[in-house]
Amino acid sequence: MEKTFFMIKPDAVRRGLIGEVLSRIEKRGFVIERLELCQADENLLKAHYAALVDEPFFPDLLAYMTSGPLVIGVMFGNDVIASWRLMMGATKPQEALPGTIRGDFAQAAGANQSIENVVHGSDSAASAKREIGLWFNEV
Ligand code: IDP
Ligand code: MG
Repeated sequence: MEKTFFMIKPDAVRRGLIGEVLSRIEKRGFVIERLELCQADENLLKAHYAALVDEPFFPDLLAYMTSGPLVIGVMFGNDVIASWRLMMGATKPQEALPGTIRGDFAQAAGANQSIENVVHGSDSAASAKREIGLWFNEV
């Protein structure tokens, strides 16, 4: 069964949205296999967002992702990688459709210039495998 890695980002934890996000995952029928509240480490984030480290917004992304605790998890289900991306909605809150998590809960921007968009989900099978290994030391 396909697995994906997800995060409930610090803005969402701060705003009391853990239950709301987990509830949507469960109602959709995906099975949560790993779940942990943690504080992200800068080196881990650099590895996780390796493709973005040279972007001008990367320092803001680091500040956002280390601004408080976040939830990391692994879930599985049919086509969970693509389905979870659809449930999340577009990266930019202003482009995320109503009904998606970002479309319903994400704010346009936070105190800094990062895009505070509530949730993360792996974008491919290769990313899922890599990210699960990175955050949970397993494959
Ligand atoms: P995704 O989270 O929808 O997969 P990515 O392009 O992988 O989007 O970017 C990772 C995260 O980096 C986004 O969720 C968002 O928090 C942040 N981000 C992406 N693009 C920008 C930008 O142009 N400015 C500020 N932050 C950004
Ligand atoms: Mg991404």
